[in-house]
Amino acid sequence: CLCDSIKLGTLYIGQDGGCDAKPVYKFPYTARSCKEIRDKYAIHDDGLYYLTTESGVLYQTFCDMTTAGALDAGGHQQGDSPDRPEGDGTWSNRVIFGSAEAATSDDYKNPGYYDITAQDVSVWHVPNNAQTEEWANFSILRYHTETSFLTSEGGNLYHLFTRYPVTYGTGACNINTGPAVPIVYDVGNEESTLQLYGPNPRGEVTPGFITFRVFNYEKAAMAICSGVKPTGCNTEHVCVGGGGHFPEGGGRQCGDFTSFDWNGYGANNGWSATREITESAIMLFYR
Ligand code: 3S6
Ligand code: CA
Repeated sequence: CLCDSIKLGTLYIGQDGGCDAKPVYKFPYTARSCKEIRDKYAIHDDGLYYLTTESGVLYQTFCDMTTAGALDAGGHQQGDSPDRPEGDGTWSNRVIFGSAEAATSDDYKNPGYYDITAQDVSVWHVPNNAQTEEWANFSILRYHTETSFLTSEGGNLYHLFTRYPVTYGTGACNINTGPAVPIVYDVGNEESTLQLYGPNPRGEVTPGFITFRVFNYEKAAMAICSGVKPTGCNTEHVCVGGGGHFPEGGGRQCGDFTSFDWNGYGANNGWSATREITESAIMLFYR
């Protein structure tokens, strides 16, 4: 039967009670996390799996079974408007979008973002348009945290960003910074992290951290500084994701890769980041 030939974890149309019975939808397990799939069913392959939320919503995610992490988000576009200081609120709401499979070519956020209780995160910088099977090997930077920092921040990023809203004008640079958590590298190191960003911002960061919710000189809020802890206030060249309003540059900065292109797209010059990091998606996993 078809149902026997497809690996556990794949939603399939199978045959109930033998091959002459009528087709039904079958689902071989329920799990709230990749870790649960790995531990209960002894599955160790990275790839796309289905998870179920507390309320029974089924969704697909990419599981990094090596560290038992579930992908919960990958990049999200937001514009700049003084009338919406909180932007679309994606960091602290339950709105979901995109699909795991397309997470390197479009914005992605799944219910795991708020449903999963985790201790730590891992982060993969995956080149745009890479296929899921290629993500692990193609990543230009991969790291994880080991301090269990999420436990004291409510158990996931949804709760963390509820505590540290990514809202324009609600704090100041270097004063109201959220957690800056040390990282352990899986691909790359402190020096290669620095080299991904522009020459100027390299002098305004300490590598070896992931930092949450920072403000720049103009009080624009950014969600995540991947691989670095800002020490200066032009955080828009190394931090991503954010809310609402970015006063500097009259619309040249936004809530995605806020200002990675200040001195030219992919220019690796002045404040501009490399093409490599500019053309990669940032994948956030819980672990
Ligand atoms: C090293 C040059 C400083 O240049 C300033 O930083 C310049 O006035 C601004 O255009 C620029 C940005 O604020 C960088 O974020
Ligand atoms: Ca600036």
